[in-house]
Amino acid sequence: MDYTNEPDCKLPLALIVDMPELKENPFRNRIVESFSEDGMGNLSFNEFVDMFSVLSETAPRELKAIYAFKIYDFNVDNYLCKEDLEKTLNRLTKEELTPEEVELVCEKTIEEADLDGDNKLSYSDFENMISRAPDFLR
Ligand SMILES: [Ca+2]
Ligand SMILES: [Ca+2]
Repeated sequence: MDYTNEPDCKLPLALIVDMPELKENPFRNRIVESFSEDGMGNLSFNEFVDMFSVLSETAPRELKAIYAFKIYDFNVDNYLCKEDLEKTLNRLTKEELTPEEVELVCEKTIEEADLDGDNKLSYSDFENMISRAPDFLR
């Protein structure tokens, strides 16, 4: 693509989620959206590069955690509530669990990770949760 005449040219969401690196990822739309400044999922070249550096295996764990939190926060209120976790789990398990099982797992997760007792996970609750799960985000 020639960017010289159109420096603001954006890569469209539909094209990005169809790439082999993302195609099989159940969070592909969320991933792309969380790197997109226009909120539509279209990425500038810089955003595109940022996204792949976070997705790469060598990215620092903390950076991956920040973006995982953003990706799981479906309603973008900076907390992971039960509904966010349910959506996350449904995608991770490809909807193999019954709604009751999903609800139970999410309730348990919040119960164990919610340190300040507001019934939702802030980023620091989330950080604490994944620090106890060393295999997470590998
Ligand atoms: Ca949320
Ligand atoms: Ca909390």
